[in-house]
Amino acid sequence: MRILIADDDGVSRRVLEAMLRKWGHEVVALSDGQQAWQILKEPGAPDMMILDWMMPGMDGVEICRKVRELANEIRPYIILLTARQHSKDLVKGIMAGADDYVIKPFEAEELKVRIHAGERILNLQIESLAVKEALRRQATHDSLTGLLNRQAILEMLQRELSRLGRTDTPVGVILADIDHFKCINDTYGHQAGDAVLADVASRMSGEIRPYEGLGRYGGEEFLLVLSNCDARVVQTAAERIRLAVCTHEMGIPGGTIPVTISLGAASSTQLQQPTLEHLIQVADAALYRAKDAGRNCVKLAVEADVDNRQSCACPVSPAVGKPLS
Ligand code: GH3
Ligand code: MG
Ligand code: MG
Repeated sequence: MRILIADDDGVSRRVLEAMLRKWGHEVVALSDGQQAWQILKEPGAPDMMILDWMMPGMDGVEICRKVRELANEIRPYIILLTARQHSKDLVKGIMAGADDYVIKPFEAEELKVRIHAGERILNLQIESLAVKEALRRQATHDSLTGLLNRQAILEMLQRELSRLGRTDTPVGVILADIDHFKCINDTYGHQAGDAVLADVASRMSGEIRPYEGLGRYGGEEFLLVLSNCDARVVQTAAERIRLAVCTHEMGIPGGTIPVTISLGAASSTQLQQPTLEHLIQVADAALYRAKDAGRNCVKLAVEADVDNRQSCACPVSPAVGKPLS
C-alpha cells in the first residue's frame, strides 16, 4: 500500500519510514503539512496517511478537515500521530476526519495492526464502490449488447434537447431496426439471433464518437443520439451505419449470414419546437418508410412524417413527402 507520512520530527519520521518499508509499504515521507496537502489533493494520492498533529505549514487536524472536503469516491484513511493524550484531543482529531489515532511513543506492533485495520476498511470501500458501479451499469445498460438501455438513451436524448435550448446545437436521432430478424431467429435459432444483435450493436458503436449515444431501444431496434447534426449530417451518418452492418456477413454459431438494417433519421432542425416524443415519432415514421421501401436503406424525415403527429398517435403513413429543408 502507498502510505504518506507527514511528521516534522526527522528522527521519528525516519524510524516510521523504515518501519513501514520493512512491512512492505511504499512510502512518501514529508516534514511539512502544506507539502502533504499538495500531494493529497492530486489524483493518485496515497491511500493512507499517517499525520503528525503538530507540524509547520498545516497541522494534521487541518489536513484531515481538508481531505474530508475532497469529493474523492475512495476516502483516504488517516491515522493521526500525536503526543496528546487527552480524550478531548482524540475527539477533536476524529471529529476533524481522522479515522484512527495513535499516541506517541507507540509500539510498532500496535501501529502495524492499526494499519492493517485501515487496509481492511479501504478494501471494503473499493469493493462497495465496485458493487455500486456494477449496479449503476446494470440499471443503465442492456446486458446482451452492452449498450445503454431504453431509459438511459432516452435520458441522454432529453439532456441533448435541453442543451439545444441553451446552446442552439442541433440534435440528430436515428432509429435503426434489423430487417427480418424474426426470420433469423426462426431459421438459425435464438442463440444466432442474440449473436446478430450483439454484432450489430458493436458495428454501430464503431461508427459513433465517444460523446454520441447509442442504445437498445427495443428488441431489435436501436436509437442513436448524435450531437450537432442537421438533417444532411444525420442522414450521412445513418448511411455510414447501414454500410457498417451490411457490408460483411455476420458470424453465428456454425457459419455466417448476411444481415441488414433499415434506418429512419431526423434532426431537431426539422421541427419547429423539437421535443423528445416528436423527434422519435418522426424518426419512427421515416423508419417505417424505409421498411416499406424494401428495407436495407435510410430514410430521412420528411414533412409528411412531421405532420403525421397531428393526425395519428402512431405514425403509419407510408407517404413520401418532399424533403424538409
Ligand atoms: P422487420 O424487417 O419488419 O423489422 O421484421 P422483423 O422480423 O425484424 O420484426 P418483428 O418485429 O416481426 O420481429 C422481431 C423479433 O425480434 C421478434 C422477437 O422474438 C425478436 N427478439 C426481440 N428481442 C430479442 C432478443 O433479445 N434476442 C433474440 N434472439 N430475438 C429477439
Ligand atoms: Mg426488425
Ligand atoms: Mg422491430
